[in-house]
Amino acid sequence: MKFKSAIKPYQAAAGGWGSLEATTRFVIDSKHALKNLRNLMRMNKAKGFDCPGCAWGDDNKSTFSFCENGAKAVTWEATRRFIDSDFFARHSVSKLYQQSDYFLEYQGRLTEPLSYNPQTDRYEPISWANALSMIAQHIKAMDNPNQLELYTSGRASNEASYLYQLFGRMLGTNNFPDCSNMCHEASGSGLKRSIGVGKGTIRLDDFDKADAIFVFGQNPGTNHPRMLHSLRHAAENGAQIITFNTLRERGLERFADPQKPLEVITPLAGTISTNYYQPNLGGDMAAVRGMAKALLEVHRHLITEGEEGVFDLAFIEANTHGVEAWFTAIDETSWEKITQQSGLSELQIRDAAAIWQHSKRVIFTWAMGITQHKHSLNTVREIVNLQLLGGHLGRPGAGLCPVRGHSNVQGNRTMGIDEKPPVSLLDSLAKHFDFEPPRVHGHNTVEALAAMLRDEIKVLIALGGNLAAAAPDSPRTEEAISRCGLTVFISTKLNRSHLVPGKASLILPTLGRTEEDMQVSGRQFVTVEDSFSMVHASEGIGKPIADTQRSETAIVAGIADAVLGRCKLDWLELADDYNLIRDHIAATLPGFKNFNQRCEEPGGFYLGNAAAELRFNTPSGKAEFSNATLPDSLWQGVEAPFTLQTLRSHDQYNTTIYGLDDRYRGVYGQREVLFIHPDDMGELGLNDSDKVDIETLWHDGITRKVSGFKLVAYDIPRGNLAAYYPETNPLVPLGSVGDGTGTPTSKSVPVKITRSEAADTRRIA
Ligand SMILES: Nc1nc2c(c(=O)[nH]1)N[C@H]1C(S)=C(S)[C@@H](COP(=O)(O)OP(=O)(O)OC[C@H]3O[C@@H](n4cnc5c(=O)[nH]c(N)nc54)[C@H](O)[C@@H]3O)O[C@H]1N2
Ligand SMILES: Nc1nc2c(c(=O)[nH]1)N[C@H]1C(S)=C(S)[C@@H](COP(=O)(O)OP(=O)(O)OC[C@H]3O[C@@H](n4cnc5c(=O)[nH]c(N)nc54)[C@H](O)[C@@H]3O)O[C@H]1N2
Ligand SMILES: [Mo]
Repeated sequence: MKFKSAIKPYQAAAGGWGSLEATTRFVIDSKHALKNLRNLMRMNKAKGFDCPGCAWGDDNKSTFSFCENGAKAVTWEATRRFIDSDFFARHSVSKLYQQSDYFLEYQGRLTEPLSYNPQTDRYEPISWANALSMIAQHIKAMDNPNQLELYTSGRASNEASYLYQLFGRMLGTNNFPDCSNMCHEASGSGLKRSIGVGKGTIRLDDFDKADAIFVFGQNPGTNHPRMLHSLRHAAENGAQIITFNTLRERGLERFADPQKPLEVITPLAGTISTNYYQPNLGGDMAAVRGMAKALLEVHRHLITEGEEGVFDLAFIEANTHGVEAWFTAIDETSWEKITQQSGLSELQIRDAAAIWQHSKRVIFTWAMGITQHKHSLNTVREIVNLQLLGGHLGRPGAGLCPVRGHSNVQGNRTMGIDEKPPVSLLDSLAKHFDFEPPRVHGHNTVEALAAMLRDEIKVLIALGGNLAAAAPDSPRTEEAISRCGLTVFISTKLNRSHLVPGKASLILPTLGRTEEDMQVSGRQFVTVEDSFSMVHASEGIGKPIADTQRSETAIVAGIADAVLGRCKLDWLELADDYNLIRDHIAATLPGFKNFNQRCEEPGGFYLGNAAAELRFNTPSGKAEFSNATLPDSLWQGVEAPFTLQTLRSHDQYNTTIYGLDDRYRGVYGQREVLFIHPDDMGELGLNDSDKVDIETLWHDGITRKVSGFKLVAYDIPRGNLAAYYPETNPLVPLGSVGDGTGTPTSKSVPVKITRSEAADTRRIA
């Protein structure tokens, strides 16, 4: 594959011509173009599979419910390329480790179980039976169940995740680190504390009814392209869209709907954002505090004039607790602090506040720009606070919308993939299955890695994902994984995690979401939950590439059977017929009554959200205002000239790299770039395209550095930088996590930059 390497600004609207062209190019390029197209057309329809891309809901308004990046996700999975044992005979693990993430996944699908042989440094074929008994042997040899870590990535179905958590708990551990720990943990924890439910409160059609939508720290043009359709419809219905994003993102400026051909061919591309604010990285809590301060001033003024204030006092009185303490915190926060920390002017913040004030129905959405900081939990709660002031909860067209990442990450949590499980879940499992689940909390992702580094973990099982590349502080993460006695990776494709094996290691090849899943009782479907708490069926249609691949559900059941036997549960029978798993889910989890029947409902069913009905499962029984102070420093106490955020390009899905272009940001054929304000570049005596080293400033004496990154002048506030993940993961210290969330601070890394001396090297540390 040849790449042209260039930087050129993207002039067109997001989602228009360029998007159509890129979709077709990608589909035609892949080996089975026709099959792929058929897949695409069935995607997200009642009888088809759920898009394995993002967790946005389906609006059923478009002819084809797919977007450019969903198309990439499907064709990437549906490739007919595959890796055979010959490949591993030719390539040692150490040699493969030198290859790029793009190369590894490009080799195609994994088809047979493999076992690592440390003598030859190669993966070799192993039978399923031997692989499962090897896992059982290692787990039975552990001193206690907490020497096992059960990692989950958010593509796993409800059925597979439910069995997985049940297996772990029957064995005796709550060690369920997952991708969510690195992602929306702050949203889950923050919402739970504030309103008693760790999920968003709105439904998809609320977008059509909103007067204003505030989009914080999110790049939907790339990561949730179907959200652009919702924003577009909302804008057509008169909603104002107010964006807070450190970078100028093309997808949030203009958008042409590729499913409306006229718009594609005329320059009538719709404007997305009414107002676009560019706060400092981590500056959103200050910005929201500023909006509240401005509104409080107006409110008090109106009240003294004998007029109605701007807050929904009846709502506050009836449904909330603690507003006075928050008002005190607001009064104690100076405008100077607010403007310095947010990087926005008082005028800008007052303008944004005025839009909120004059909108009857307001939605706030957010993603990683909010959740991957040290003070993310407080930022999420500050966002909730403001919405509570306006009574924007339980009202059509208003509410809170954390936009989830992986397509079933929300469903995983609902199923009990949770290292801090609610007591009600454990009680329910205990009663139904007649066993005593562990009550002590388990490890999140960073805690799991730290435990591995302390040699406390004997076995790691990973249900999907790519822990080695997704987790922070790459050299330490890789070291941690390789210290385990046994690592087991349930995967579709080769990735970096497989190349840092434990002392023993297995790769178990699994079917993807798009593929037909035949079991003893016939063809199976699974279920997933989107960002709007809609649960629906997903049934793969593609023919599996090899009959040696197994479904995730069957693999998990096989492991549980090998380790625990059948005294409590016939695991294999459950894998023969997923309806039986859904019956257990219905019997143990709230909201899933008559689960199997309700799977028939077209478009799925709504799980409900107590907070949206103004029922609050909090200590006070009401929605709780938080009253945190703004952090003293956004650099976590370290004096640094720059803050770096690590983010996604347009051609990647997390650690999966589809290509080397980032079209909307005008970057082509390369990924090792650093976005920087032109004046910052000038001050350092550097120029566009100069190469630099980026080094983390942290207080543990460890050098964290990557080199050879090309500077790209960009519309970004001074002192702020941006570069792609996972190439910059070596810069994020393992110990740098969000307060109360444990999430790596991937969007605020204190760094310095210097002109590169070294030639291009992929990683130094
Ligand atoms: N195609 C594709 N789709 C995906 C993914 C993918 O990799 N590729 N990943 C999936 C997953 S798991 C997730 S979690 C989501 C991620 O979806 P996003 O959260 O959109 O992902 P990021 O690329 O990390 O983008 C963060 C955005 O927030 C902005 N930002 C960063 N820090 C700040 C800040 O402090 N304040 C403000 N106001 N803005 C900030 C950045 O400029 C950027 O626009 O997407 C999901 N969907
Ligand atoms: N620096 C930095 N680090 C980050 C982030 C960041 O913004 N910056 N974002 C964080 C976020 S939001 C997330 S969610 C995590 C993502 O962390 P993960 O979820 O662990 O990573 P992915 O890259 O999504 O996993 C890709 C791998 O999943 C496997 N796979 C794909 N489909 C399937 C399937 O259907 N079944 C199975 N079993 N396996 C499958 C493939 O082998 C593929 O290699 O990364 C986090 N890490
Ligand atoms: Mo994520």
